[in-house]
Order: sequence, then structure tokens, then C-alpha cells
Amino acid sequence: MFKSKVAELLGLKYPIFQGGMAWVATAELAAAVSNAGGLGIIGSGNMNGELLKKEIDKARKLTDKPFGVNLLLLNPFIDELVALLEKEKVSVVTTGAGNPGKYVERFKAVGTKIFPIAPTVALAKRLERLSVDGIIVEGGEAGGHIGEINSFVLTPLVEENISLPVIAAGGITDGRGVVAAMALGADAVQIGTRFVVATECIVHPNYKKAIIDSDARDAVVTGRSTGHPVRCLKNKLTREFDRLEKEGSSKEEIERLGTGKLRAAVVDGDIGWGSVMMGQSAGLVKKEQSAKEIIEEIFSEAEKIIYNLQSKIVK
Ligand code: TUI
Repeated sequence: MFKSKVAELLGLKYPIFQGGMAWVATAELAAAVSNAGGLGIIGSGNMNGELLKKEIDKARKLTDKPFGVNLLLLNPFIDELVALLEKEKVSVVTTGAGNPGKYVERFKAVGTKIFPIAPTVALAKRLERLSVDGIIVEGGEAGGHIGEINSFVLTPLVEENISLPVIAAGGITDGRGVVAAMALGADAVQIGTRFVVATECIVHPNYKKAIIDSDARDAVVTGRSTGHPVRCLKNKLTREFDRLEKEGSSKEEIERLGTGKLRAAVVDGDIGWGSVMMGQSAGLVKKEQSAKEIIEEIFSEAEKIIYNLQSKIVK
């Protein structure tokens, strides 16, 4: 067993959150992770209230354990979703791609724990003042929309600057990553990419195969010039993004190229022209396993590593 403030607060067997990935993290995956003793999270992406309600209802049928919902703060339906979540009172809300400041009190009022995602120390410090329950610190190794600082520096920097629990994300995929994150000051971890290949994850088989077949260098960043850098599989789409950026195309034109491309990858399995979001840890992901197998393997590895590390000290 691992001592963790966050796991204790939320009643989790293991101190692990599953990333709330848009299109990817449906009720099926979230429920499987929660049933296995982690925190499953539904990724609400650009859903409206009606779609999210359906996912929450489905998750409640599949698990009686706590689970969460990730809110993408860029979602045009965000106000509708916050109002829905006030009624639904899910255990946890995580937020990405912005500052959830104006919503925090409403979640606290209904007992929902809130964990914003921060890619910088400055944002983590601002969020701490809102008295959230912990900060998910996402390093640039992560997949999807990312910040610039990587986990090895970002995690300890945030940990020494705030007193809330830190959940480390970005680049973590196995027991080695979990132990490293703990050494850097994390109380818990969040893992995305490895759960994309979970048996219970509904992404197209081509998407899972792309992750399993890729090495760490295949997960490239595009869109830096637009201020919305995204890490995903290097393919025809990322080459086209690079071309537009080099040509000095407008932000609007570059962002238009991305429209509908995550859905194309997840639903249609278009790994050539789709946005196959994945972290650098894709290079470490080797096979499809159930969420339970993934979690149990990670923490049994972590336990062995911690035990063996003691022998590094020569007395
Ligand atoms: O949100 C993510 N990862 C995502 S969202 C996403 S959907 C999408 N699709 C196409 C284009 C863009 C997004 C795919 N992956 N991770 C959490 C995260 N949050 N990463 C970075 C941030 C972030 C960035 C700026 C959080 C806060 C922030 O604050 C700005 C401010 O208000 O100070």
C-alpha cells in the first residue's frame, strides 16, 4: 500500500488518476479504472450537457466507486456543464486549458473535490489561493495540449512552492515513473497514454496500435506558434501543421486544420490525417491490458523498486 493524502481524501486504493482525455476517456474506461482502485475520469472535451449527463449515468451503472469528470475550459458549453455537475455532485472535477477560478466555490459548495491541471509554477501558485484540493502538475512530455516545462523540473518546483498535494502527470507510464514522481514530491500520479491502450478504452484499434508501435520521438509537438501546442503522433497532419507554421499562415488557418481531427483518429482510426494525441511515454507502452492489470502491474513494480532502492545505500 502507498501512503497518499489524495488517495485517503478520495478513498482510493491506489494514488492514481486516469487522464480525462477528450473523446478517449469515456464512462467505460473511467469505470474500469475506478473499479480497479484508481480514480477514473470522464473526459468531457467539447461535450454539451446532454452528452455528459449520459456518460455520467453510464459510469454510475458500471461502478459504485468514486470517479471524476475533466472539464476543458475552452469548451463553448462550459457553463452548461458546470451547472450539470452542480446537480450531479460527482466526486471529483479536474480542469484543463485554463483557470477554473470562477467555478471553484460552486463545486466546493456541493462537496465536489477540485483538482485543476497546471503546466507552470505561476499558475499552480495562483490556483492554490483558490483553495482547491490539489494540483495536477502536467509536464511537457504529456500528450495533447501541453506546457513547456518537463516533469523532472516542474514537479519539484511546484512542490516546493505550494503546500497542496501535487499529482504528477506527463511522462509517467510504469512503476519506475511512479517512484520517480514520488521522489520529486508528488503525492499521486495521473496517467493518460497508457490507459488509451486499455482493453476498456473505446478508441479505434488503429489508435492503440499507433501507440504500441511508436517510439518516444514519434510523439511530436505542433502548434507552438498559435499558443496552443499539442503533442501527438508524427504523421501527415503534423507535417501539414509544420508547413503552415513555416509559411507563416494565420492562427485561424492553423487552428482550422485541427478541427475534427481528434475525432477522426479516435472514432474512424485515421492515423494518417487524424490527431493521434499521445505523450512521449507512448515509447514505453508495449501492449494492451485491462485497466486493472495496468494499475496492479504499475504498483507492484513501484513497490519492488522502492524496496530495492534501499540496497543503493552502502553502509
Ligand atoms: O488540457 C489538457 N490537454 C488536452 S485538452 C485537449 S483537447 C484540445 N484539442 C485540440 C486543441 C487543443 C486542445 C487535448 N489535450 N491538459 C491540461 C493542460 N492544461 N495542459 C495545459 C493546460 C493549461 C494551459 C493554460 C492550463 C491552464 C492554463 O492557464 C492559462 C491561464 O489562464 O493562465
